[in-house]
Amino acid sequence: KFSAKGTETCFHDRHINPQIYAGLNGSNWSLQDYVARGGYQALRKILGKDGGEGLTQDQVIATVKESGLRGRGGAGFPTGLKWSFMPRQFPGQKYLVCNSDEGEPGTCKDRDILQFNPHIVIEGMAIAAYAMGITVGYNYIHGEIFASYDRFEAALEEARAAGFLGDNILGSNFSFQLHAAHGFGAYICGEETALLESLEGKKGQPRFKPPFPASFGLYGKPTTINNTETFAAVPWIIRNGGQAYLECGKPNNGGTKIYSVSGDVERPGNYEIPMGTPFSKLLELAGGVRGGRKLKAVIPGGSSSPVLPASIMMDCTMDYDSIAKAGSMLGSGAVIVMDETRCMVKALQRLSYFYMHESCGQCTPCREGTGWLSRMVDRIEGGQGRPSDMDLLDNVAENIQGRTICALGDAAAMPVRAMIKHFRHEFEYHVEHKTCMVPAYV
Ligand code: L3W
Ligand code: SF4
Repeated sequence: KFSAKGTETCFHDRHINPQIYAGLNGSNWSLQDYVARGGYQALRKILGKDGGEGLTQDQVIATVKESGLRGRGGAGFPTGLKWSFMPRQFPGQKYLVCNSDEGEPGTCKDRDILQFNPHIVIEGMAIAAYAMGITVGYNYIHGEIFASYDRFEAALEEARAAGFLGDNILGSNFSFQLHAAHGFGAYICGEETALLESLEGKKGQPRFKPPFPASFGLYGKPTTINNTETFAAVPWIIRNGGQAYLECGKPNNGGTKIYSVSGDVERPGNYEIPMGTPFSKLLELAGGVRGGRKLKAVIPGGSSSPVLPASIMMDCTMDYDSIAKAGSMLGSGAVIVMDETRCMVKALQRLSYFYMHESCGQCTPCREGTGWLSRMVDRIEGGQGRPSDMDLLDNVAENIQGRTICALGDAAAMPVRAMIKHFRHEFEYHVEHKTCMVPAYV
């Protein structure tokens, strides 16, 4: 089945590594290695421990705003703006949370960051905590990822022992306690409010938003949640300046981004490249389409993002704006490549099963609708489809979209609608001939 386990095609030697992955070889994750690469210099800089005056909270937030960094978990929300939502003078406890509950089919970047460069996340979180005046943080790590969890725990121990975490960090008056929390492997716990519920020890079901976590988060307190890769970008930004990061990418799409390239390519894996890089270049880095076949379609941002045919995808650059303009989403940056031998009905069957399986069941359109979608696609794939099924599929998906508590409903609906829009002829062929059209033209 297409589940979190389906993201195992994760190879560690494919990075081109401008920033987050720079110089990593799998065995140089430790504090000593990280410091040798310039690690914790950004934290030292803001605390005034490198001979400078240090940075104020406002200066750190302004630098992150200037960088154009946008949330790397899927929504692309501007990070500096999110940090500015945190009420600075709030009298009670405030929390910082890292969302490492990576479960989006196709996505396998955050586990690599935690395993190969855990201190970059710790440093990024410490800087964020300083900027927002937060003293307690958690990193919620996907329950099926054990090696990354163990590695992050080991790095936390090192950071505490070296004075980069805990009370009075590096002799300053800034204190930050950071803990790791292991999830339970449910995709829905990657949704930020379900994650908070789970962290509180409850069933991982999304809350209504608003209120957003910025005002009502963990234990009902103001909370800032960012993705692992987002935090990992922060130390470089502080060391080199917001403008330098922005210039790595393109306007409104600052910096670099890690893409998890999977599917029909010669060299699947994680690639960190500047925002705005042509898709054709990323495909080339991944060795091109496997076996010299023709590219048929690409899911550009994880399974929640609408599929795009090759003709549209080849004109895109890899950034939020270009992919959105083409009718899809950059999402978490999981690029699923499908060649001419792939049956789109089969692909949708696996996706639809995933969303039915992962729906938390809290709201009717998602709980019932994902089941309907899955069963209808099963029917078409199995040769029992009816001519009216394509319109019915689109209609059911339309009735889910925008009518649910969280984005999982949309994530289940959008891929269906995109498949029908771009590959309707394949679905029609299945219905008419009770078999797949792919062997007919390959
Ligand atoms: C305060 C406001 N805060 C928005 C905050 C909000 C959140 C962030 C973005 O979905 C997408 C989804 C998946 N005051 C605010 C505010 N915020 N307005 O900004 O919010 P939102 O609602 O746009 O997005 P989201 O609910 O975080 C995330 C898509 O990502 N996705 C999922 C990937 C899954 C993984 C994984 O497995 N870990 O990454 C992929 O495409 O479908 O559309 O923090 O609180 N007025
Ligand atoms: Fe749960 Fe689906 Fe509703 Fe989200 S949309 S709250 S996953 S039932």
